[in-house]
Amino acid sequence: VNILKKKSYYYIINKKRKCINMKRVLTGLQPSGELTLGSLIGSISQMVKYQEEYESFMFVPDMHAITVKQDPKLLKERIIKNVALYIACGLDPSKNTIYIQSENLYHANLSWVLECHTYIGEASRMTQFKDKSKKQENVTVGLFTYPILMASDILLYDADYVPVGIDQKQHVELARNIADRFNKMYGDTFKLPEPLIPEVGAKIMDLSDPTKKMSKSDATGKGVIYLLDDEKTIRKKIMSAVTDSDNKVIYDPINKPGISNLLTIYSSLKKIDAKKAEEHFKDYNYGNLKKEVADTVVETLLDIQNKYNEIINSDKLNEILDNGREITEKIAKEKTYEVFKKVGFGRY
Ligand code: AQP
Repeated sequence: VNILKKKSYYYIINKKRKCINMKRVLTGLQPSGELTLGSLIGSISQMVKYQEEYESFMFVPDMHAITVKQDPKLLKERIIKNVALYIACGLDPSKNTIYIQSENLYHANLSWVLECHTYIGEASRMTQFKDKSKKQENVTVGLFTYPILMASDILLYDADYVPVGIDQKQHVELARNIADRFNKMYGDTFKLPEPLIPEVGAKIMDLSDPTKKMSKSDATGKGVIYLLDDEKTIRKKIMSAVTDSDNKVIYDPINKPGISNLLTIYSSLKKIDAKKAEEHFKDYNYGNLKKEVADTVVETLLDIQNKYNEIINSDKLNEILDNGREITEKIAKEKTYEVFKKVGFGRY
């Protein structure tokens, strides 16, 4: 953290990276619950890798979080916690522009224009909406239009790449379609983004039901490892992971989802491929496999938690976020004005 001496430092670094024409990568994790091992493997770790080769934008999509009911006090706390966790997981503020979505009013403004260029039919095909709406009683319009706000988040910044888990690929494709339609109607305006899907860890599954994704807003949290879980809880959840009865460690996500999920978690954290992990565990029984996976997860998360505890109490977080707001406001304003002008609004 000691490289973060002055606000202007981030600004210069970001400008430099932009000047050398790096491709831009952008992503965010909605603060709809505490960040999970799935968030780490499927998203944050990918960004940690990409920050070395791309100009990186990482934000907290707090406006997305209220598509389902939130406690305002908890939401506010979680936003700051998540920024601290991003950094604790390895995101370097000198290589990333880190910002909070709601602090930049252009996201919602552009989203409205994009909604008016999205067809009900294509929005209705979003499988995440179908899945999430089934789990709720009073489904909001916001949950339905969520992917269009996500398109705005991406298109505002001309992102080249959007790292996502497999379940969000469809949303990036929607953003591409909207951008392409807009460009054809009004002339070149938006870059067409591409999803970046990790080879391993694109979908970490719930430990108590390995047929469903590990999600931060899961009702019970029994099969979910949260990044700030203590060691005892982590071990307990992994040792109780649902597997099968044949006691053979084989990577086969269709027929052995529980064992395959444990192998995916292990291989992602160890940065090896799943087949190599399978080979490593070939003579293990399930109990020993779980124990070694638990050791690996504990080691990773305790290290993150130590860094998190340092960062959450530092006064640098506000500085990092002010800097992110300053940079992104300029870019977003320019793009929104261009769009407003093209569609014939006011006196733009
Ligand atoms: N379990 C997961 N495995 C792999 N990737 C995952 N991602 C989330 N969970 C997993 C990826 O993280 C990115 C940010 O997603 P998000 O947090 O904004 O929204 P989400 O996909 O809806 O994640 P959750 O945890 O399931 O949140 P809730 O419970 O609020 O809906 C995405 O690229 C996602 O794929």
